Amino acid sequence: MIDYSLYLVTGRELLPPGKEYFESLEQSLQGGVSVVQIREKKTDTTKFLDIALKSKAICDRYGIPLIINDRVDIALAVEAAGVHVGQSDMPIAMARKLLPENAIIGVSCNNVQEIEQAKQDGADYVGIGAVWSTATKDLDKPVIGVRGVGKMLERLDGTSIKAVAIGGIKSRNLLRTLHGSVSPTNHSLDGVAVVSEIVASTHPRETAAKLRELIYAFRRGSSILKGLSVHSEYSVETVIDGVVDIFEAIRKHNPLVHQITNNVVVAQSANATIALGASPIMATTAQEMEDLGRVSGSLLVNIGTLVPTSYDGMMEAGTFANAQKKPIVFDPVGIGASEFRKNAVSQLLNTWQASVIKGNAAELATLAGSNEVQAKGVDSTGSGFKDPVSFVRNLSCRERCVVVLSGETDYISDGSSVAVLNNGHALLGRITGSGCIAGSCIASYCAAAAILAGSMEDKGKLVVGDIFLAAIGMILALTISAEVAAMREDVKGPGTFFPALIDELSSLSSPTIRERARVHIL
Ligand code: 3NM
Ligand code: MG
Repeated sequence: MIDYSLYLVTGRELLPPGKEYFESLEQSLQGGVSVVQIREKKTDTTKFLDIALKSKAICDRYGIPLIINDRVDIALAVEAAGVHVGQSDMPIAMARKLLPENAIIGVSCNNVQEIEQAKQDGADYVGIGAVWSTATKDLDKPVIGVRGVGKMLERLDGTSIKAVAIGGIKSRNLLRTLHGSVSPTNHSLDGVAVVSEIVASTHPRETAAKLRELIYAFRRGSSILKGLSVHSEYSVETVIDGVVDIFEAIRKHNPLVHQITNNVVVAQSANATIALGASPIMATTAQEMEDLGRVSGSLLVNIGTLVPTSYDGMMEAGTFANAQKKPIVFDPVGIGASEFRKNAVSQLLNTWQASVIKGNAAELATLAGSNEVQAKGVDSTGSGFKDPVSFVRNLSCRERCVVVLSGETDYISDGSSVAVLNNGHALLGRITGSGCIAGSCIASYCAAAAILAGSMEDKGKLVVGDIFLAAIGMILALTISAEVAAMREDVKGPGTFFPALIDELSSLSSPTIRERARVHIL
């Protein structure tokens, strides 16, 4: 049995200046590499054989299996554990015939057809990739992202074929890769294969150890969407207490909330953020995303008036947010309105992992590929889903994040629990951007939830804090403030309602939340 957790593929041309290949290999084994593949694309047979023999001796000392890329003859000569073949290398059946009975054979796969072929051919494992773009190999097939990996893993259900992802995997995107590379049937990776991150390192022992630690921390983590909610069960009491704690933490810590939103609601969102007690920064340019990712507490991405430049900013911002473990709230405004938006959403979600996705019935139906709900422009028409509770729970599992379905009744799920919220007022539907404001303020709540969790939480999570409670908390704050604002004598209609809403958000108190919240937990 091979442990595929951290699969090193060698690449001598990537060694840093002055680093010797065998020294690097041995140090990476000391760091915790669990299986090694020797990959020599341009080396003649004599040299390849020499490298393979010496590598085998080192791997044997550490009890680590050695696999040879492509060359069955070399694998036989050095008594390697097996071979790894590409789609244009020796067919698996032929390699099987030549190799000893218990030899391991792995194959590179880029799509579901190749997975089906690997099943038929009796592969022991598949290398799925390239998951991210990479300079290590000239890729002749598309980069598939984590969603592509998930689709391929689903085809391995019911088989004993192991799977590793490969291509551009680094410590900075490892948790995102593991979190997202899961099929809807919950089939996950057995490991990750890495070339440059380890081989090009001047300290391969430390680099491998860091990768291994992240993999194990991730595996130990909560099974509920990998820790986007903290408890396996919630009661109304724990929800209200938790929501109030986060609400108070926003005012105490004043987190910086980075928002890339549409140009209809920029000012309203920024004002609502300030009213809650957080600080908005409304930056959209790709070039400043790395800096902002370091200082902000969370990120909102809203595609309401998407243009190519803001799309680039969204891609960058989300990637840095994941790398920095910052929560991301995603609002796919009007996703059903055009193919452009649909494609953009699919690319964005295949690149970074959202912590919360918020939408109305039409938007979430489009995202889920359901035609149960019709849309007009960016608004839902009709009443929504027959079974909204199951819908949000399923979408949450599929997107691997908290899902908020907004409407007259709001439904929020962490993939296990569903919160049903019945606060609100009709005037919220008569101003523009109340949904966008909700998304913007969920980001403030997520930032505060992350601060509350602090460094206590484990290293294997993509974000820290109770994101489920953060989403519930914000929807309650907005809908309760709307109720209070609507009761005011100076509110005569939508025009006077909006400033009153900002007033009530800024003077909202914990007792008012406790008094007015109408929450059910299923
Ligand atoms: N195979 P790095 S990508 C060897 O997609 C290899 O099949 C790939 O290197 C595939 O970890 C790749 O440096 C290179 O990105 C991976
Ligand atoms: Mg509502």
